[in-house]
Amino acid sequence: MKLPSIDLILTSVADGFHRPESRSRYEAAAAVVAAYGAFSLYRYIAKRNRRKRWRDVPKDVVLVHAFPKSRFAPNVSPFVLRLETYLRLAKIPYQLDYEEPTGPKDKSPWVTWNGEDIADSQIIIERLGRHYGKDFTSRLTAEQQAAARAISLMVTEHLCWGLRVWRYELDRGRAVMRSMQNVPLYMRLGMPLLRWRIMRDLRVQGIGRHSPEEVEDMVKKDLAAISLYLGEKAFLMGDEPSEVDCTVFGFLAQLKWNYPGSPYEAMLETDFLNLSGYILRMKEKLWPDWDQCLARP
Ligand SMILES: N[C@@H](CCC(=O)N[C@@H](CS)C(=O)NCC(=O)O)C(=O)O
Repeated sequence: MKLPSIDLILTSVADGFHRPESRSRYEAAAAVVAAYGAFSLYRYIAKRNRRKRWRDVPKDVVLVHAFPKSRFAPNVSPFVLRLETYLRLAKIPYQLDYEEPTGPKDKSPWVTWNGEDIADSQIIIERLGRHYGKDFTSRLTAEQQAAARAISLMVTEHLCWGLRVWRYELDRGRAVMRSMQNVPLYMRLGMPLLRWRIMRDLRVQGIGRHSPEEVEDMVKKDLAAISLYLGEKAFLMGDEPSEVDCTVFGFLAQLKWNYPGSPYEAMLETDFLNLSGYILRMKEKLWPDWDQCLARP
């Protein structure tokens, strides 16, 4: 198909604009384009200014970009909580930024570390672990390492989806919005869009096609597996926590504090008491300042 020349297009646009009945429509369109341009410029300048501020973060301090703080646990994102818990376990100093929660992979968390941006909690943990000699998993037996990987992936790639069904489909994002502090306006307005995207992802992943009862059963079986593996041990791999504990804690802490009224909150108190004790143990060991972390900034 032959496209009309750009001159022809511009001439007809100009002609149309000079017709009085079309003018208001063109004016409205111009106003939208101008507003969008001004908004983009504003975002660009704000981003540049944030970058300048981030340069003041001392060398070797990890700047974690995250969703806003939660009132009941330090973060509503299990992946942010996982990463923060690991940084504490590894004694790597970090600071938090709530202004730009999603980064190069459009997900949270991501970090800026010595001028470099790194996205994805797993990749960040592996990278920092190698750099600082804080790869706790490598100190486990080969069998434990295999179990740690299997549990970690069950939690981040299966349990996680089941929990999203409750948070975004059944609860419609209400508990998560209530528990975040100082939620910026754009995020409040953007919640329906985020929900729509997550519901679409749930269907693509497949879990969103099951009934709520079927999903609840799947989540319960994942929790049962973790509970059985933990048994009477203090931490999943023995007396000391390792990366897999940070992952599991990041998710179970959500159930304990950020899933009010869900069947999973109840399960921790009825079916999986050892998990309840485990959550508190992790909190005591790695989050002695938990209450301060909940305080408003
Ligand atoms: N594989 C990623 C997953 C991160 C993730 O899914 N983060 C969620 C928050 S818990 C997110 O950014 N959601 C926003 C979205 O999907 O737009 C990681 O380990 O960091």
